[in-house]
Amino acid sequence: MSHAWGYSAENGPEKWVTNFPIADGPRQSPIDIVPADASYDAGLKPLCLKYDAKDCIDILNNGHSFQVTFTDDTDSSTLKNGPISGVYRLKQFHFHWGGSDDRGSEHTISGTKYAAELHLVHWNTKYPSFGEAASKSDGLAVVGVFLKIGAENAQLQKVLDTFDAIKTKGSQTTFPGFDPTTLLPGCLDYWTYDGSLTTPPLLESVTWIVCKETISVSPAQMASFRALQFSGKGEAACCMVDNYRPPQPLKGRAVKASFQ
Ligand code: 1SD
Ligand code: ZN
Repeated sequence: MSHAWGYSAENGPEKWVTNFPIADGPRQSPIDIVPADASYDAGLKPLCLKYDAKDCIDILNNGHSFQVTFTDDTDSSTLKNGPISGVYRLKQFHFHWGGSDDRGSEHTISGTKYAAELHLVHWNTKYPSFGEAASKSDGLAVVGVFLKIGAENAQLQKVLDTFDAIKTKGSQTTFPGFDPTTLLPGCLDYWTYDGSLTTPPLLESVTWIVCKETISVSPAQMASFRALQFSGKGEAACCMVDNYRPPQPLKGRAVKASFQ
């Protein structure tokens, strides 16, 4: 890779292995989830998500996506139970999306792609920080939620309303008081498997929790995602689209379902 990693032909997912050989590792993400191949595990607990809107700080265009960042110095916004043990703290949430409505999710369901995918990133408090947890096999837990084209999503719109202020790479604005619980589907049934970050450094440290139920997004809302830019201020404009990694080989891993 001559430049930093990205999603173009020159620096995209097919090229990541050059600088990040773990790209061909045993537990890479995302994957294609085939519901008929997932085994129901009666031992999987319901997810326990408790988020405090006061922990929400700001929103940033990082040149690959945009992320909403949370203060994580106490246990006030956490994920517990489900497939994990102990307490995981919310660090940030972000999205991946397509250049058109027929693609954009990272995980797929029997080959079906959704228009976008929300990732809520949590780290295991048995480690001292997000940075230390990110390289441990049980360090991170990411909750994934598919966005399906349909009605306008009023909660999501609160996030999209900041986009004028974060159009270009490196731009950031305050975003206080947002409760990410409001983005979750009504039913928290999920599939789970052991995987990785879906972006370099592709660390194999993520317990993935992918929700069965989708949330809605309107075509106009998807258009506003695509008006963000990969490029920085003053650079040639390059729309932020197709910032997803395609499904990776399962390599014998088990996918478990919390529901029958
Ligand atoms: O793509 C994100 C990346 O932006 C960063 O948030 C990373 C955690 O440090 O997680 C990946 S992902 O695996 O959640 N897509
Ligand atoms: Zn992600």
